[in-house]
Amino acid sequence: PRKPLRVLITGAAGQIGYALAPQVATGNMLGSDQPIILHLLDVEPAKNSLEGLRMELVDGAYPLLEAVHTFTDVAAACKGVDVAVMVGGYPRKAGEERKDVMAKNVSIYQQQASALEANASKNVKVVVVANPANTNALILAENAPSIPRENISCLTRLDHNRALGQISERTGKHVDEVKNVIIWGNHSSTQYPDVNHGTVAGKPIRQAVNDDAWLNGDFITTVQQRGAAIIKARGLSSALSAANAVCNHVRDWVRGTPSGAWTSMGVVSDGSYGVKEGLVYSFPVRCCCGKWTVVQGLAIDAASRERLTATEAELVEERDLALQCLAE
Ligand code: NAX
Repeated sequence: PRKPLRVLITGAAGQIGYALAPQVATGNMLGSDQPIILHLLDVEPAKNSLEGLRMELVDGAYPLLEAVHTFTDVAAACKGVDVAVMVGGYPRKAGEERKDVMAKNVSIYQQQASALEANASKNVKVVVVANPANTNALILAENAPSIPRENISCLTRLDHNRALGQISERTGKHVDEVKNVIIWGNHSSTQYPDVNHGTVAGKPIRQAVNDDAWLNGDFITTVQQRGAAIIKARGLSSALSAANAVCNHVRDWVRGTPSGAWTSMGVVSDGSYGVKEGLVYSFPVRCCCGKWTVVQGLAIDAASRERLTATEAELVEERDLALQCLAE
């Protein structure tokens, strides 16, 4: 039997935590043959609700779940973890200044970076979900110099899956037949969902859809603003689709992307496609044996280049704000 892997979920008492923990316990993240020990972290005021989640996980009688531990102390929560899913953070509320929100996240991610560095497994894989996801991941990377850069990522898989879903609905083909869309850049409304290299049932997406006006217009804005549309419909932000995307992200990273296909991940830029080195930027990646590599050599047309640069500019702005908060 395989050795159990320890999966940390921060912000576990929240909505995504409630959807994610059971998906990890059923093997959606690491496979149906991989035993799991869950580490659930949240802040002190959420202690009771965290305990409620632990009780429900025990009551789930999941065959793969060896143990569930709850924490309000971040150092203890990080002890020996193999995968860290960072869902906890300080989201921007109406009327708040960007800089104040950034300062709160800088202080949270600084502390969590140190805790991971000191306590997690040496090869811990980190995925940041909490917004601003790319920049929180960058702060984490800056403050955990002994964790390899390539082990720190942020979630753009939900955006990637949203793009697949839109193309599937439009063409009437099963979502499984839609491949190789790309999310470039920031997990924000400046992201660029790019269909220029994708296929539907083996045909180029542009040919299968046969409506460039839609692909260049409403398709892009629908994917960029899907989060807001879910909030409008549900009165709550996406949770089950976010949890599913986290599982997809980690599973592909650990177990590899299917042959002939790639996915999108926010990773520390190595300068590919001219993107400033060191930014956490979403790229098309292939994964094998626990490592990702950026898909190289894709032709970028002028309209796409403009969008890649616009989302990069927003990330530079966020990074500068974060570094300013770090220095203060
Ligand atoms: P909730 O507010 O339901 O849950 C967040 C939880 O984090 C709360 O229980 C809170 O107590 C906890 N928390 C806050 N500070 C903490 C700290 N320092 N340590 C540990 N826990 C802490 O939000 P939820 O709907 O679960 O969303 C969580 C985050 O995901 C938000 O930042 C949200 O913006 C972000 N999202 C990111 C997505 C992505 O694709 N990258 C999509 C979904 C989601 O919107």
